[in-house]
Amino acid sequence: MSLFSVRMRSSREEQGTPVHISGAERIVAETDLERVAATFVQRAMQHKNGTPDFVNLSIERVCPEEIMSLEALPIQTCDVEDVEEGHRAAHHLLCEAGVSSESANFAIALLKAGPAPGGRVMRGAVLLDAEQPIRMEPDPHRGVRVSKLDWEPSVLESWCNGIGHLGIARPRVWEAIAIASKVTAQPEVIAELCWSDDQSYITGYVASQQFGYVRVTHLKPLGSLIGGRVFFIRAGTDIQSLISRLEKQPALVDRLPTRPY
Ligand code: WAQ
Ligand code: MG
Ligand code: MG
Ligand code: MG
Repeated sequence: MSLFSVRMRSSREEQGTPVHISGAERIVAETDLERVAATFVQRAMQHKNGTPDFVNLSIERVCPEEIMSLEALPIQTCDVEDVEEGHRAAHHLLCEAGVSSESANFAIALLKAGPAPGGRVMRGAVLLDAEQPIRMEPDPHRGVRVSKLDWEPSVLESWCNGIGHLGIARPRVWEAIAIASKVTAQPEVIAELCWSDDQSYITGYVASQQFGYVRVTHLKPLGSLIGGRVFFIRAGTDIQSLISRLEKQPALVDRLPTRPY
């Protein structure tokens, strides 16, 4: 059976600069290509943050031997009252995972302000040195987009059945878990911080191999169009090698966590 990576990104030009609206990535069987491509076009055109004037859809064959096997990170939820408490919780989790207080604070301030120049959102993630608050991604407008990833369909089905009672068996959550599982599986990455750029979604997370995927229920104000991702990396990391794996190595979540949810 042939597998294909399908990727979508959409943007809208504002004052001469293309501003990211949405993106998505999957790995699917050839027989599912048309259906998934259609859902991506729909996703791009009907995004709540705006109508794009540019949509890029790309389809590439994936070599099955190259696929990296991923274990889904286990989930926990940290319930907080407001954004301030959420940021304190995220800061605490990041420090526990081995990020310096300075880098954690820098990352939170960056996602609050908009990580791209001019306070805009990025298509991909910021790479931040985990010790000192120094950005390492080559293009701070674009960032690093984790691509070529998905869940193995039967494993996703078991995962959905397993966490059904929590009410979070939704694409937004499983897509984020796939990203966090691929990102934290890289030996150079200590942790990830994320919150959405979708104006109606305020729950974000801190992920690490140590704690798994920890949802923090309030990380930004409702109505804000600003969000993003920060990957905290060890000092001395070979940036190009890490980026190449994050962007190009196909990966499938094909195992459930051995620890409880
Ligand atoms: N690789 C790198 N960065 C990405 C990727 C990717 N594949 N996808 C999104 N980003 C960055 C980009 O800068 C976006 O602006 C930002 O992350 C937010 O993306 O309840 O919905 O897709 O457990 O808006 C997390 C909590 C939801 C879910 C995250 O992010 C839950 C979310 P969004
Ligand atoms: Mg997304
Ligand atoms: Mg790691
Ligand atoms: Mg979004």
